[in-house]
Amino acid sequence: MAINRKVQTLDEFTIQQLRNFPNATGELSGLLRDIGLAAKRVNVEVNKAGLVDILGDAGTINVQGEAVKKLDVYANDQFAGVLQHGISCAGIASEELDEILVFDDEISNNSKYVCLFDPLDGSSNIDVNVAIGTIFSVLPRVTPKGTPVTAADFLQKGIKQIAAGYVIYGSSTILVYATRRGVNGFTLDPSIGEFTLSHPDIQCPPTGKIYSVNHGNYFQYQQAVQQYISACQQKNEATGGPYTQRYIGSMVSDIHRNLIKGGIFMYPSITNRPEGKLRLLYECNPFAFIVEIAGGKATDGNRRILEIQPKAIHEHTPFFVGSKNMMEELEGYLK
Ligand code: AHM
Repeated sequence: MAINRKVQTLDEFTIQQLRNFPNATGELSGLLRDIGLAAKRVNVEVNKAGLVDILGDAGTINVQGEAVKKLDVYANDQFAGVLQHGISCAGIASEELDEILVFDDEISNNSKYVCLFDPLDGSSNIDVNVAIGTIFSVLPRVTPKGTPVTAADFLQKGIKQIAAGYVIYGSSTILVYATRRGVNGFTLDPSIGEFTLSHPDIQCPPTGKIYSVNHGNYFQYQQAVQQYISACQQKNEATGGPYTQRYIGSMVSDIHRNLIKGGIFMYPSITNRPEGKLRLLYECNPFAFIVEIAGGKATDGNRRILEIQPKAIHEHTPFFVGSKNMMEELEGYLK
């Protein structure tokens, strides 16, 4: 009997993908399910952020007598907790943790993957109801199974990522993840509490009309970046300019929009931050992977992001990412 049901949940989708790999263990599907679960819990709390006067400020005791955590700490605890309780992740690195967290138990030591994440990116926007997000990266361990993971498992080039993704807590809550097979987006259906496939096979348009950069830092950018920004603002037959400037200041939302509509996002080095603001391992690498799989490009201005050998868990990098043709135009200025 042919069953005609169009809605596909995240779990159904990842399990269906497994059918293409008869030898797959299902660990990645398990990891993505765990991430989806943590995201749903974080989503509930993010939606309550505006109720802070009622529920209590971070650091205080709420009406139920519970200590109220900052949302980014809460988000970190949720992701760390589900990954530790799951069976697919041997350890984590997080923007909220100074050091890697090794899940040193018998099951975790035999897990294939480590996960790096920014639990709540753009968290300074929480107070003003702007969309914020979670970013994650999945790497295969390089140390032998059966032993606790070490920093070497985390300090790998982005090209080694098995999967990467993000969640936007916005007008709707969307989880997007990429593997080498493609990029797919799932919107949370609150009526059933499940992420359901809403954006299959996302492709980044090769060109677009949006550039996203913090103009307040303009005079701190290197000259070539300033020249490119000026070109974005001018009439340009070749590229269809002038472009539109859109900058939310919440990278997950800015890059998600540009990924869908076509555009370029830049966080260049600035005078007092020559390494830029954004973190290589859990902010730039995941987006570079996603956008490249979708057909776009990502660099630090000189090198492909995914080929940078990381030296430290929290290292920064300048970041340029977006539609292929717009990135190539930028590269012409940076040469
Ligand atoms: P955060 O780690 O404090 O959340 O900062 C990361 C955010 C990104 O989401 C965003 O692109 C960038 O910081 C905005 O920075 P700026 O205000 O300097 O433009």
